[in-house]
Amino acid sequence: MLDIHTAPTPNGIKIPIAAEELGIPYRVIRLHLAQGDQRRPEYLAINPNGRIPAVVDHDVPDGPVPVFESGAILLHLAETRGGLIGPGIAGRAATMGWLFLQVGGLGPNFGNAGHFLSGAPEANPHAIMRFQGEARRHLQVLDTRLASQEWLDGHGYSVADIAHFCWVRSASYAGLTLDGMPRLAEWTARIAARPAVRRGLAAIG
Ligand SMILES: N[C@@H](CCC(=O)N[C@@H](CS)C(=O)NCC(=O)O)C(=O)O
Repeated sequence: MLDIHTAPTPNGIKIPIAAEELGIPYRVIRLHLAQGDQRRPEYLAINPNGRIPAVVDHDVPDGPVPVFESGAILLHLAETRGGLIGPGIAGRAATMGWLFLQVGGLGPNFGNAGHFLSGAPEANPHAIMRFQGEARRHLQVLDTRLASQEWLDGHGYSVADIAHFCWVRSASYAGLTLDGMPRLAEWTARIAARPAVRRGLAAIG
């Protein structure tokens, strides 16, 4: 059993989707972020950073194993269950590159763009220009990649696709659209139609 501590946010939906894709038995422990569940001592024991998602994996030899940070969780699941990751050294490296681009690049820029757009956007025009510009640039990197590859890592559908999908489907959060990015729009629709993705999204509400 995989305990998934999460909430229905772009980072939070990644893990139920990956669990569904890999056929991992799991249960969702829903945190209410507005009520501060992510800062309670029992949750900080699993994720000292006080953010969702985090998991406790009961189905591994040295378990139960806690894992936090969505990218680390995705890699942990891919490697322990043997799926959603490119083959061999080159395939693994390709998946990691595209995965880390999401957690270190697209995600934070989307998050910061959304943050400064909410509230009083006129107070922070430079921050919005910077973060929204970087968010748009990352979308364009993905669109360009998908002109020559069916999936981001160039090998197959992977945790890198799942990580990016969970943010790209919410481009409006950063005040952006996929207009003019037809490959990215098609890839987003293709992933959204996968039965496992639908089940993962439904599981978290
Ligand atoms: N780098 C972290 C980011 C996690 C993150 O920022 N999660 C947000 C939801 S998408 C959160 O927990 N927000 C609650 C808060 O800021 O207190 C990851 O990829 O897991």
